[in-house]
Amino acid sequence: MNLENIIVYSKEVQEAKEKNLPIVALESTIISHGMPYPQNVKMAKATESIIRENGAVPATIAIIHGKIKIGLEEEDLELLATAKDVKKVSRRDMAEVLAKNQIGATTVAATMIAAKLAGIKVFVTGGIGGVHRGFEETMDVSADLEELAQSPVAVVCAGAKAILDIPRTLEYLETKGVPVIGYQTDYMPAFYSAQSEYKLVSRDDNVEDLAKRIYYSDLLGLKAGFVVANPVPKEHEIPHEEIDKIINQALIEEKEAGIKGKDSTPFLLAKIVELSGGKSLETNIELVYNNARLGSQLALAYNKLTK
Ligand code: PSU
Ligand code: MN
Repeated sequence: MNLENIIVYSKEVQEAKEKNLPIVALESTIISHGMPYPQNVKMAKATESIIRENGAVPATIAIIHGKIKIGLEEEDLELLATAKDVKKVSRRDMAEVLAKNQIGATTVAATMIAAKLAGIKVFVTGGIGGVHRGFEETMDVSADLEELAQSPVAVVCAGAKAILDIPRTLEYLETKGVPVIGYQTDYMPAFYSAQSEYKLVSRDDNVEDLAKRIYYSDLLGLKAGFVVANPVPKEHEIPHEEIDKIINQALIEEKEAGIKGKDSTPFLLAKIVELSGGKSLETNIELVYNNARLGSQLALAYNKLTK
């Protein structure tokens, strides 16, 4: 068996590849483990629509019954949104889920690997994983960070959530040579809030400049990806003071429940939705839509630059 046998493109993505149209990758852990049903599937479909409206082709990625699917059908999205036995798949888990014929929702790390294999340069999500708070004790660092160091894919996100240790996450990325670029901002966005107190060293104000960075990074063979940090629109943000209290409470409950490892992020996300009375979910969905708009425009700009 070779790689072509296990990578399956949707018709839409296959055509886009043949015609060299701009393609935007999307992850599936956000569907299966990041949001509740039915908002998750609604979000997944609407995000794809936004990408199409902006002139690019969406490629949601997941592992389904022994294949890495690049571009999903509606029934795949429903399956990922509802099935109870969907595995959360990071780099470590990819080969196992393929070997066991399981259903896998890909994290940022695994989606980057698949995007690289498919030749897709731009990937849209909500937030990346990072260094967890209390890292000194747990050593919990998301595999997303190591992936950003070795897979040349631009990840458009709303920064890193305050459930993480934002300054240590930035330090880690700096060590690994991963540019974190504030899009029209000088400060690292904090997912639910448009701005954190942590200043970034790099900023771009338009997609053409972002596209040029990808171009030069490839030219140099640098291999690392990019974090394009796109703040949630002000009208949808949750102010720091408000969300910080909720996050602290969620972290206490996580500790009490003894949650660790790959279950940590999904637990905290669900807890924050519960404690915020659903408000965090609305913000989460809006910031994904906002990232989808920017990601499509970036894919178009990069496509133009390399044609
Ligand atoms: N942040 C979110 N929603 C998510 C995730 C992160 O706001 O769904 C998911 C992404 O798939 C990310 C993963 O790659 O959590 C990180 O998990 P971990 O910390 O276990 O690496
Ligand atoms: Mn972890």
